Amino acid sequence: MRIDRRGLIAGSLAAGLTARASAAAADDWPALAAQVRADMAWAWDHYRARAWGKDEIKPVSGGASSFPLKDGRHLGLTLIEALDTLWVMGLDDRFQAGVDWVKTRFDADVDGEVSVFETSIRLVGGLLSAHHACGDPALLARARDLADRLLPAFDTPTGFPYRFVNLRTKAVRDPATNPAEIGTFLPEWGTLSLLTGDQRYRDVARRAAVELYRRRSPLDLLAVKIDARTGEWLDRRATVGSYADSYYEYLWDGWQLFGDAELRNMYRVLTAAILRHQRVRSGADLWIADVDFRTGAVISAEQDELASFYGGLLAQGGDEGVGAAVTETWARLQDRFGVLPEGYDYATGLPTAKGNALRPELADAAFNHWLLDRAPRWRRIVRDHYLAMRRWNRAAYGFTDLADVVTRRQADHCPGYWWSEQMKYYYLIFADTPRFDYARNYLTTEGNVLRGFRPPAGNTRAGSGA
Ligand code: DMJ
Repeated sequence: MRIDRRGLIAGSLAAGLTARASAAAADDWPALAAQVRADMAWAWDHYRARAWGKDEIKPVSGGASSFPLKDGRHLGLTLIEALDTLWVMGLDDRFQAGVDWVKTRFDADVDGEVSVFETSIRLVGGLLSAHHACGDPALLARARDLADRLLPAFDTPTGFPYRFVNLRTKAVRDPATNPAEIGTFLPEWGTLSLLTGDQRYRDVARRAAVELYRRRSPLDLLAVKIDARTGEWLDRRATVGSYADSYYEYLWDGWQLFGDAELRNMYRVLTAAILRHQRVRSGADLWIADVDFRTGAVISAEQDELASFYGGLLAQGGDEGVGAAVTETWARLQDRFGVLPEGYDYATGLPTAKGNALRPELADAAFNHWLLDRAPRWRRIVRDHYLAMRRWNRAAYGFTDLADVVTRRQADHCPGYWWSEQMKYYYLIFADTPRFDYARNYLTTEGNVLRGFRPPAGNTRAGSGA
């Protein structure tokens, strides 16, 4: 089922790609950037008309779904996730309307339970990146208030946060946690500490990351489930996919953003072990397999789509060759399916989970490679990611998940990260915008820019971040 590029481009034309952008065949990057910006404005206007202030629009039916409260109440997730993407695209009126909504309507004082991890990467991070864009102190105040409501979750013997907390009562739940939900805090919370002078945010985030590292196996591997009360492992599977992915990312990022050499060393020790024990060649492909964290034995050939970010991280950490091989492996899978399946078994060559939740990871990886070496192949991977999305995920009121990447059957859901991640990666890699410092920047795991925004000409406000 290999995707041929002429078909992709023709399909994108049919889906409304402008004649100029159809020159994508000729790698017309400015035209693609203009098309991404137009798509963002179009999707935002539908969100504003049909789901303003709701968490997520349903792009097929025009309804809305709630997340992270997940009980029908909303926190404006999409609106907050979209803000810095709107800003970097120069969609200033829309950005300002979103900021005004946050200042007048956003209220985290809700008697309801949220995921500590999701609320931090999406909402705290979204508010901080919007603050970085415009410098409005009200955005920082909202981010701090939200972090204060998440803080009680970290009050455990290990320093690992409980997975859930009630935003008003501070009641916590579920200590059976994982590396991603333990160690994906420091860039946002360290930035909060820098901006507020209150060290508690940085300290809890850093302690959790370090304490997890201390519990690595004799092979220097981490498993995917651990008890926050006792520090006992509850599983033996080591993976770079879901529930672990961004832990590794944030060790490297702690070094990149704050110059924290201990975190860099932790990243290096764990990465060396991953490359030693989890690397599997299969023909031309290079996969990072799931293994037993005590023996190193490969557990399965199943790959999780979220792991496709990992080649970009390897390259950022200095392993450019292996990282490129991993990303190109995933890009070949993209060539085959058009849109990556959520799960794939490299031994059988079959998808194990046929949906795709409008995922950004491969575009994220290619963008990170491109920031390092500017090789055109990375832009082409991102272009194909974008064009496939335009062809198969576009619906009446925005872009939607696919229920099945083989039949292309659409679901009816647009996740918040779509607004913060791939739309930003597409735009930044195709455009050459003066609003972004391509040489010195920092994007969180959710694509939130905490460093690297530049004020538009004649305006000195942006650039107040870390
Ligand atoms: C995003 O919320 C973040 O990138 C997170 O780290 C894991 N992946 C999702 C999107 O797939």
